[in-house]
Amino acid sequence: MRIKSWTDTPSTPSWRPPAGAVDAHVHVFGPEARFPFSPKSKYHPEDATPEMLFALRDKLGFSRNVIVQASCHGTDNSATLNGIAVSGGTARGVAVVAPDISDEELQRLHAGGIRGVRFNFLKRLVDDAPKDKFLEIARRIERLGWHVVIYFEAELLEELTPFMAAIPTTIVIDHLGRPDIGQGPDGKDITAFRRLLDTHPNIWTKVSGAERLSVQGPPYDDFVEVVRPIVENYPDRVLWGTDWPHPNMQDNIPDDGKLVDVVPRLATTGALQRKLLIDNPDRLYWAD
Ligand code: 0GY
Repeated sequence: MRIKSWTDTPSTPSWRPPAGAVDAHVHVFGPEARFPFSPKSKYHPEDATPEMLFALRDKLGFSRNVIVQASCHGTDNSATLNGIAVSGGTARGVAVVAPDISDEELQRLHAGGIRGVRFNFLKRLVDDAPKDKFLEIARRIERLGWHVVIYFEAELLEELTPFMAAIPTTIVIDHLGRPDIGQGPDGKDITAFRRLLDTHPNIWTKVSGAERLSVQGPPYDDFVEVVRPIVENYPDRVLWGTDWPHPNMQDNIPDDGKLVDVVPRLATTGALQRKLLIDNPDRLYWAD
């Protein structure tokens, strides 16, 4: 059965992002008739097209997007590239690539607006995550000025630390490495994550995923309590995104307007909001 993981009736946020703001974690699905899903995909979503994405972006008050290749499209980045191409310069992307990708293909991705690669370690999403091959890819994309995006859950942090230490580029960790937010702001998971940020100045994080990580649910007070200090302590190494169309969410599908209203509670001053939504994504995605 095809999964529909987003609401068609998001509210308009009460808070307006600054002009030029980037929603730095979104996906597109298909349209399947043009861009079929990978046979290895662990889920089969309904189409979530670039046109739907940009209509939502306008409603939420954002100006730009970073489209992250979702696991359902495997290593065929055509749907992501299409999203970037039809954005008229207002989207850039993160690809998922096979270890044997050619230099020509990497150049083609760069010309199509890709500025990073994603390594996914979630067992429910991918069959294997070969660290040695990922490291080879990281070394090759360094030459293009790209960065690496890594998605893992908190219990893998310790095991992955030597791997991350060997990556020569900037690293962005999705959704704070999925800590158990129920542990609170001094909990084991977020403390280990902060130690990682303290010891590796090239590691950034997306302070996103309230809808996945909060135990309490909207308005996500528990998430705000744990994550606001991250924005305040590492203001130059944070990004934020809605995660629309919220892959795999079937219960508690979030209201994207309410997610945007979390942003000014995480980044409580105009200066912090500007770094989070404009200056930091500009450095990774629109440096040229
Ligand atoms: C996310 C989350 C998920 C899925 C994917 O690539 C993907 O399929 O990223 C998830 O199911 O947690 O943030 O994109």
